[in-house]
Amino acid sequence: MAKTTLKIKGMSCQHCVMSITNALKGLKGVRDVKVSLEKGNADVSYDEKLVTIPQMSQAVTDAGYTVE
Ligand SMILES: [Cu+2]
Repeated sequence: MAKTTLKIKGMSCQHCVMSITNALKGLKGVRDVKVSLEKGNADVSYDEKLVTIPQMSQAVTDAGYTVE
């Protein structure tokens, strides 16, 4: 199990938080996601054998947000 924090730009409300949470949780290998609107980031616990940080960044980008 690995952990990372993604810096995310473009979140403005709880709907954004839910969209990003669902996008990340939809990836195989992502175990836990905690998105903070205040901090503008997402703490992700994941299995590094199943999913990579670039894949997570892509999922966030596909949901309409920017990963720094
Ligand atoms: Cu929003």
